[in-house]
Amino acid sequence: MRIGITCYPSVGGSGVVATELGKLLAEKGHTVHFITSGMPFRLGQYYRNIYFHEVDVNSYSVFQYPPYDLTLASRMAQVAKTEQLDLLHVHYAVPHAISAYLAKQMVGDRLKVVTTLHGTDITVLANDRTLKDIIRFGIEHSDAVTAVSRNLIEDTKQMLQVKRPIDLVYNFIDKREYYPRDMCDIREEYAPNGEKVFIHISNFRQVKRVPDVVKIFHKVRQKVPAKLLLIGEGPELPVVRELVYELGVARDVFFLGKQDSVACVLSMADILLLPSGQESFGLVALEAMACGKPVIASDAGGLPEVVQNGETGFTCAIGDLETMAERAIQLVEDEAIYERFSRACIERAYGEFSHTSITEQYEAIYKRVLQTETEPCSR
Ligand code: GMT
Repeated sequence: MRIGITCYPSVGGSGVVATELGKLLAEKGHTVHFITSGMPFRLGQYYRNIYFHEVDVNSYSVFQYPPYDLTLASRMAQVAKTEQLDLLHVHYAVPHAISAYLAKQMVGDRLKVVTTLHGTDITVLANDRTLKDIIRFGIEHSDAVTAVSRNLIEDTKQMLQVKRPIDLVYNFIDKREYYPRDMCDIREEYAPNGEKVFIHISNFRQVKRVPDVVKIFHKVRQKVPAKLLLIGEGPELPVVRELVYELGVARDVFFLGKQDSVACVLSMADILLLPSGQESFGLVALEAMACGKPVIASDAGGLPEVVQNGETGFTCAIGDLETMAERAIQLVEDEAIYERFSRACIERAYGEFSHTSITEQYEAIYKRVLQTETEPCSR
């Protein structure tokens, strides 16, 4: 198949999913064309069967706002024609599904559109009355729509009154990259006296509730010798740094910034903390599980579909820091339970969320839409 992929190229779970999927499809012999505003961050080297088409937005001074959505639609249509694309797979309904709809109008109905919902276009933007109708329009006029958790499907149907079927396709991990690594030497630099190591990885947005991570760690630290690794950067970073000093745990908390090799840093730790206020899937929880690390998470959104409570970690009510800390202590203090959880994590990550199975699920959806006659676009 000849597949166009559009995503936000900057760091983030949706960009990771879109780019890794493109790489896997190319590996299987499909031709993949990334149509994005910049080089996706996981695509920095040569890959066979992969092409890149930059969306270069005009900054003509009369435009009060650069017309990204229109330029994208025009670029999608151009690439679809010159490269004879079969379909566009767009990540996020706004604006990508709308731009794809316009491109389809320009190219003709033979071009199919598959839209993947990653979360915030529903859980945040669907509450915005200025966008709600156009998000629903983008979803209803795609040839297929996928969402990354059952919870997100429910939210989409409920918040936007969408009636069409939505396919569930979970996030995935590539086990050639995500597996437990031997990082003992480096771990010792942070935890020289055999302390337990906790880790949190995110973009430090408010929704991730990183101050909760520090508060949970503070509670755990009172009972168990422990260290905390904080990976990533974002708007909440100054607040978190301040809290670390306020709670007197600065000597036990390490800010490592953005890291490329997530599997390596995860392998240095014992437990991932992910107390998010909203998370449609929580890719980092899956990445941790693939490295054999149980997860203490909130029960927000799709997280309970990823982290099985009492088997691969614990899910607790959002903001219930006491229970999260208790569960964390319980896990690190009992070696037998920890080992059982760790094994279950790897098994589950490599089973339900393996890259081979999820790539096949997307391919099946592509085949289905290519066999289906498109309904007239004017509903
Ligand atoms: O979580 C973020 O801040 C990044 C966001 C994104 O746009 O990449 O992640 C969303 O998509 C990921 C991939 O499907 C999911 O694993 C994340 O749970 C989801 N984030 C939220 O729902 C907050």
